[in-house]
Amino acid sequence: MPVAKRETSDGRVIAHVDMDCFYVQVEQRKQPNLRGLPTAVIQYNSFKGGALIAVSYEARNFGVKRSMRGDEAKDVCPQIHLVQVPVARGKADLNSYRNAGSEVVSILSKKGRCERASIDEVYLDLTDAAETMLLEMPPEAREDIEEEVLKSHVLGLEIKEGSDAKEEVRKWIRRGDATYQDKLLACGAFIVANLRMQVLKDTEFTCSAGIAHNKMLAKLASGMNKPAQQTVVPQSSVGGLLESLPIKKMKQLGGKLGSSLQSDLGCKTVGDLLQFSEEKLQQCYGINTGTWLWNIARGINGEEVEGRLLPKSHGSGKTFPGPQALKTLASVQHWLNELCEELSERLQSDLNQNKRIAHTLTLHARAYKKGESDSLRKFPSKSCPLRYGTTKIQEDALTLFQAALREFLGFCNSKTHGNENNNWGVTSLSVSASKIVPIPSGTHSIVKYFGGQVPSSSSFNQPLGNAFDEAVPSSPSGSENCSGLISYELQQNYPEGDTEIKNSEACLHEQDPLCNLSRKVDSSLKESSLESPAGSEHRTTKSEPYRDLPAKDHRPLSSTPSLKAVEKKKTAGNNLKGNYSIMDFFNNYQNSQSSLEHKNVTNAHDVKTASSFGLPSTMDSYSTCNQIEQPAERCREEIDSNVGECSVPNMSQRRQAWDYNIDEIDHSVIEELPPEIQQEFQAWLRPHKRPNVPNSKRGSSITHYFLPDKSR
Ligand code: TTP
Repeated sequence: MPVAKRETSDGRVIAHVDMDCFYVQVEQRKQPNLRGLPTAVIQYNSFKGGALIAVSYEARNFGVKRSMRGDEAKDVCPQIHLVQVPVARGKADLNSYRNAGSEVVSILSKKGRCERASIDEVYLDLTDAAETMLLEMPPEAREDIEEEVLKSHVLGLEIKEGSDAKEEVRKWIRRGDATYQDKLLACGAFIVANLRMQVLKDTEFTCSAGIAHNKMLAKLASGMNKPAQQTVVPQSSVGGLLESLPIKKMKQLGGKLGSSLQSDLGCKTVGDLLQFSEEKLQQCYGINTGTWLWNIARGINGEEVEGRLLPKSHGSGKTFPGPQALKTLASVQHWLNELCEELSERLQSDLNQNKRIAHTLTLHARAYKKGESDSLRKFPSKSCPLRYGTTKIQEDALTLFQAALREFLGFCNSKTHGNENNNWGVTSLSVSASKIVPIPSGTHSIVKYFGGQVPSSSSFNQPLGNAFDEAVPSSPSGSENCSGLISYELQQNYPEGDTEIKNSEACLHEQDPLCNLSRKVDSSLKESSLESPAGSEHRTTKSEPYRDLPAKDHRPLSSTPSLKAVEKKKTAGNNLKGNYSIMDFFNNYQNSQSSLEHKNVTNAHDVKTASSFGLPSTMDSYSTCNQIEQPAERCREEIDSNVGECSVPNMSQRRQAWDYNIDEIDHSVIEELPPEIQQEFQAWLRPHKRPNVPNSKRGSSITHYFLPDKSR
């Protein structure tokens, strides 16, 4: 939910820098022969040529869109080059993109506070640098102004037909009667242009930027002139910008709140909000959202640029659409092992490189139960303290999954039948590690910090035993219609398989302590019938046989309470030199099949553990949550959990209370999660979700997950 924050000063200089068709650029750097050619990056999926996730501007000129599949793209642009996302462990491997993003961040962060907002975008607070520049070399004193600065787009600056746009920009930059704020922005234009040129020189990537007095305006502006251009938003042009900005284009207004503003208040543009008083907006949408709306109508946004270069969490996920749904616990375990192995590697490298440790492991999944509408029951997400070491993470993730599955199925006291399952299917799985904190300064030795134990060797690795005495709360239910772009795996509305319901695999075996716990907990739950209701919309055709697990991994689990880990095992081209215009870079490719004529394409949570969020020591808490989403624009953020809702009275004293502060949700890991989770997550972040809606009535299960911090 957006929180209205008063702007500290309108004299800030904030930039939003967004890489152009980022994955394509990364692939083109690997294969320089693709530069300047229509190119797209496709998902790891062969269905209809794979889903496009990044499209070069050359391909866009032919009408190729991200919403297309590879086959469609070839129809509209037969010469398009489709590059598949790298694959590792049977899933998309985003490491090369992540690393490329880090290269860029290390350059951009040199001039001011830098917030890595996603894999390919950052916010910069350049106020200090701009003030210094203004003192030392004010824009009006500058004779030689770099091309890249002169190519800035200045919103509201009239460029008369026939006049030279660059000359007009030069005049604007050097005008003596400019306000202090505009002078600062002009300095910002210099700084950002130089940073962008440096990024190009060092990484061969182009980026676009918006420069304004706050984050909201900078973000709006960065997408206005792509690729490889920058746009400045003087204070005097804010009104004009918002006046014509369609409501749905504003961040946070793409969903139901935006729809409500359109249908209930008749607002077509953000500027239309100006006619309503703050009180009226508060009356309609609650205090916080009302004030936030009142502010954004005036271009006011006091959000600070957080100094954060590293992600706040790590995640690894995969979707299993349609016939690929995982229908056996063994196949779930196989994929969890893969995901956990990746997660563990990243945690380990974060620990080694950045001396940071993560505290919370969360499992998210999406599943269907035969005969039930998808929307009726969400698969609960589960969290627990994170124990380092691949095997430990794999074991814990599986345990979380089992607990969640029991809850999802509604009961656990039926016998299981080994790997057999006839009534559920998992369509997405992800694991994430959050609550990542630096090892306290002064504790130079990690080993010392961990009390003589090396984290990677299952050090803070207490067995799960204690945890099983803790609550596994009942799963909230709810539905949320989400739509959004696919993050990394094909998402498709395949009909669900029609395997017959026989029994639940909820309890794997009598010895399973979690199962015993769940029995205790679930005794309060009504045992639900697993019979399919008639007329389910998921009744379908027979799904084609799908091998969802390599044969070697189909091993029965019923006799092994603890699980074993599955055992497994710069760039081409010369760096560009000199300080030249970014467009020159593009011009090198003008003879390619497609031209760049259309360059101007217009186109949080702080899990506050009550007392002891120190080192993960005991598995003394499980949390439950439901899943989440993301909008049609992009996917970024962290998933965490709380335990506030756990509902087993006699457990409450022993369980840590994990308060959740929605405003502190980190935005760095969402793209790692299955798209539907991202979608739900994002939807929940939209302001309309909270005001005036009692918890029990909220449709989205995520609201049960990220309960508003009661202390606020
Ligand atoms: P974006 O910044 O949204 O898009 P882009 O960089 O490809 O293109 P533009 O120049 O218009 O900004 O996304 C950054 C990368 O994130 C993109 O290159 C691929 C990846 N991505 C996904 O994997 N799935 C998605 O749904 C989206 C939107 C992006």
